[in-house]
This record gives sequence, structure tokens and C-alpha cells, in this order.
Amino acid sequence: MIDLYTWSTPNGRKVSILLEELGLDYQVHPIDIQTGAQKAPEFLAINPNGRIPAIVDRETGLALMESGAILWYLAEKHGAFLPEEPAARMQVMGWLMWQMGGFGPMLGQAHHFLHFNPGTSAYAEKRFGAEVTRLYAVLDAQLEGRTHIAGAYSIADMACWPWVARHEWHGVNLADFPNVRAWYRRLRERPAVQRGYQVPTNVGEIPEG
Ligand SMILES: N[C@@H](CCC(=O)N[C@@H](CS)C(=O)NCC(=O)O)C(=O)O
Repeated sequence: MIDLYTWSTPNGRKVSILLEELGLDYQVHPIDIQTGAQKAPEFLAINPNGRIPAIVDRETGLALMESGAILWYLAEKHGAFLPEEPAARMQVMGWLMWQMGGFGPMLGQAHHFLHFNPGTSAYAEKRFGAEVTRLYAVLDAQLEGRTHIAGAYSIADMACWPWVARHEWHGVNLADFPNVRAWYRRLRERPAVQRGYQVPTNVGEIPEG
């Protein structure tokens, strides 16, 4: 049994999507980041960084923070969505790191300056807007002629997809990135993706893209 501490955000959904894909039993603990629940002492004891998602694996007692590490741990433990063959495995890891180090943080900053606080910093809007466009172009080129980001469907796809689901927040029209749009729509059809998206709360229809 996995305890999942999460909220309805891209980083949280990565993990609920993987848990659904793996068909694991898990208990959801909603951490409402709008009320500051992520800074409560009982949550900080699980994730000292005070951010969602986090898990506790009741079988091993492991408490784990950082969505990328959680995806890696669960994929490794259950032998799925992360190839064993070293070259294929490292391709997946490369794209997982790309998401964790670039795609997620840059899109997150774009949300702050383009979606929540437009007009507060022309520099930040230009800087993060340009990074969003650059990163989508990188992903679009990678998906040319491919159905998934790195080989078969993997944790690299699950890491990126929930961020692309927020394309409206970072001002992207998926029509400008046809390979990303086709991949986004394909994954959107997966029942496990649809279930994982609605954790911890049902937020209604997933953007069509
Ligand atoms: N690198 C972390 C980022 C986690 C993160 O930024 N989570 C956001 C929600 S997507 C959060 O908890 N925000 C609350 C806050 O900033 O206090 C991960 O991938 O797990």
C-alpha cells in the first residue's frame, strides 16, 4: 500500500497517473497547497521540502519526496514503464531529468508571470515565455515519428503529460506543436491517465488540446 500526499497539480498528477497505470492500491491524502497544508509539521515530517507530491511506501517504510524520484522508485520496484536495457533506460532517464530540471520549472514560472500575475514583469514574461516556446519545440522535435517520448510508453511520458495538460496556463496553442498535440491526445485517451488526472479531486473534463 502506498500513501500518496498530493494535490490537483501537474507534479501531483504524474504520480497518481503512474499509480493508476500500475494498478496499485494507494491511499490519497489531499494536501491543499492553497491553505498551506504543505507546510504543516506532520507533512514536513514526510517531505522536509514542504511541497507535493510525496509518498510513503508502507511495505518498506520509505518516505519519498520529488515527483521524479517517486516515478523512478515505483517504476523500478514494479518493473514497468522503465526499460531494463541500459541505453533505453538512460533515454527515459534523460527525458525524465529534462522534465524535472527544465520543462516543469520553466512552465511553473510561466504560470506565475503569464497566468497569475500578468503585467508585473515584462522581463519575466519574455524570459519564461521564450523558454516555454523553446522547450515545446524540443519536445515536438523529439516526438516527430515517435508515439512516445523515449521508446515505449514510460515514466518520461507520465512526467511531461500533466504539464502539457496545463498548456492554456502557459499560453501555448497545441496546434503550433502538432507532434506534441497528437501525443497529448493519445495519452489523454488512456483510462489510467483519466483516473490519475482526477486525484485528489475531480476537476471535470481534461483540456482537449
Ligand atoms: N521538484 C518538485 C516540485 C514540487 C512542487 O513544486 N510542487 C508544488 C505543486 S506542483 C507545490 O507543492 N507547491 C506548493 C508551494 O510552493 O508551497 C517535484 O517535482 O516534486
